[in-house]
Amino acid sequence: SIVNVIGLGYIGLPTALMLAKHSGLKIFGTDYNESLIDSLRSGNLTFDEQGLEELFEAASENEIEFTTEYMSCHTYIVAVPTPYMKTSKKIDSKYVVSAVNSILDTCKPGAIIIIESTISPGTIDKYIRPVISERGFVIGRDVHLAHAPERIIPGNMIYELENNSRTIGTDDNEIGHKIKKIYESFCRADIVVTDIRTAEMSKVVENTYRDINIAFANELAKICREDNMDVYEVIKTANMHPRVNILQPGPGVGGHCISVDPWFLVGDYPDLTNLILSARKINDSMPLHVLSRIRTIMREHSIRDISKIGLYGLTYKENVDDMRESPTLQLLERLDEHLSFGVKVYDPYVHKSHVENQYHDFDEFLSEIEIVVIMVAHDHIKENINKLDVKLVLDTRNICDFDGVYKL
Ligand code: SAJ
Repeated sequence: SIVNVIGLGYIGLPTALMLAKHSGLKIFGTDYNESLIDSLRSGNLTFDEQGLEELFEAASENEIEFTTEYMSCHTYIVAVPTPYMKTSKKIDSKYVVSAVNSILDTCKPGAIIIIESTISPGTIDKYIRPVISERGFVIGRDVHLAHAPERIIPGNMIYELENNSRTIGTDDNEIGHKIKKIYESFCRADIVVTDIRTAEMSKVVENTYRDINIAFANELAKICREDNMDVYEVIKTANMHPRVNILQPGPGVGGHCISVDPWFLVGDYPDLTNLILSARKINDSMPLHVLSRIRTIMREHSIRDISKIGLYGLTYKENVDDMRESPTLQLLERLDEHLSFGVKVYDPYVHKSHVENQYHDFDEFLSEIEIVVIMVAHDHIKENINKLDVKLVLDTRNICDFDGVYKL
């Protein structure tokens, strides 16, 4: 039989390829973006991810096909984007709703619709069930609904697809176990079947937990800066306690998950989310903290020319090419507001961007600047760290240990 994966982005594509390799089912990968489908059909991946290329090259046409059409089948996995609306902080469910509508146009009776996209708790009740009912389908008879949120971390997705445990939320245990069989084809870890509300909530809670933990580390970085203490040493020492596990401070929290999902809770429960909101604010304040550190260096070394500053790293974290919500982009916005244009930028993973003064040659970038701000700890900079010791360095990721390096 057939599984139709809807949405071939960071989650849908690796999942479709894993299913193609392991499930023995025929996989159709659907995306409304024609140029994406053209590119996949001609053998070109649209993003970098460790191990993805091999998986992609190994998949034969008998196992997987890419199309802009929805298939008529019994099983759908929906992995389309779920952005949040910048002002109201609520989820924008239009892509999920439109995918579900298109599925209803073609699905076989009794089809299972599995939503993998992260959704704010309550989305299925509020936005998906009504759409299905209005179309005259009876949920639990004509179609079945499930939420199986993804948990894979960019940079290590293929490994985590196989090794992370998963949650499957359904109305009906039997359907839950059918879905479990599909995921078991490639996932070796526990797969827990629960109800839809629990699956929705626990996914958002996982990312919110991480956001709060990083916010704590960032607040500690600011506290330690006041008295010139080494925050990394403090965290390392505290983490020796068997029940303490503080994450690392950094220039801010980016990406499309951790910096977005907590807003779903804040948006829906504004009176009950003081802690979650504070954490978001602390993490969002980090680019400004980096800016104040840059100003300190400029003052101490009597540097006035902003074009002598180079930001290393445009992506939201190391060894990925994803720039969504990246702290560097936020810092560039702040620099425009507070100083003037002219700061230089380099990232080995970003070949095209709208950012001004982006260099594509690392040595040329270095030769033009006096202060290097390490925003992202790509392996590339770790391998080239010896080229930095003649520069002033602000290391926001704690990867340099030579004398005179400025930290957060
Ligand atoms: N960061 C820090 N300090 C740290 C760890 C991360 O500042 O100690 C920053 C990163 O630099 C980055 C941001 O936080 O800017 C988020 O990066 P991340 O690596 O923590 O997480 P994501 O967004 O790449 O992936 C997360 C994961 N969630 C959890 O670990 C709970 C992943 O498992 C989820 O599948 C993913 O969100 C998602 O799609 O929801």
